[in-house]
Amino acid sequence: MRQIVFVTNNQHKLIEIRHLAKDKFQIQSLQDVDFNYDIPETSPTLEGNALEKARFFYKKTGKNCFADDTGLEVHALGGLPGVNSARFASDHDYNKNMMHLLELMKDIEDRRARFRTVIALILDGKEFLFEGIVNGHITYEPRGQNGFGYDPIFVPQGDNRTFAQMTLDEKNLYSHRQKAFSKLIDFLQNVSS
Ligand code: ITT
Repeated sequence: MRQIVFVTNNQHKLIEIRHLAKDKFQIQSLQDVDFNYDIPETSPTLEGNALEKARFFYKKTGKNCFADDTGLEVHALGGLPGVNSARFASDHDYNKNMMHLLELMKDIEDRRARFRTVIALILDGKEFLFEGIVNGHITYEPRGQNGFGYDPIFVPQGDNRTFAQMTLDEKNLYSHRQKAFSKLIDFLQNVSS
């Protein structure tokens, strides 16, 4: 099995995953398979949402697929924005969401945070989950132009640059998505060998 559909409407995620998959797997987008539905995302957990997205696609097409749900979890805010990361201040407005978080945290000294990705895979009707976590901290101001979402305000442990100040290869050395996706790739390589 060398081909699989990534159920996402987020072009940044697609670029990251294709970069990681390189010549190992051909990652098909929703456009590639002509899938034009609104995909529901109604669960209170990352696991639930990742499964909901993958199941919705699988039920309509019967094609093997995976979906990613990701949240930024801030320690001092009890894990917020978490599963609501895309809609924290405004739906999919990266800048508004980021500035809202910085405003909430302006007097908070404990800047610890983590990104957590859950990938749900559906393979011949069977479901599997893979998790990736990167610990780090939130800056006081945005820095850098690369990446997307909260990348300009997140510094991973072991570095002093934000994800937005890194190339994609550098972000992938640390990232939550890379960790979850490596587990998925290992799994797929084992089942297809
Ligand atoms: P799909 O559901 O279509 O995959 P989405 O953008 O809605 O795309 P999520 O619900 O998983 O995806 O994403 C939640 C938000 O978390 C996303 O909109 C970004 O603001 C943020 N986010 C996710 N991954 C990120 C990353 O690698 N770096 C920075 N922010 C990220």
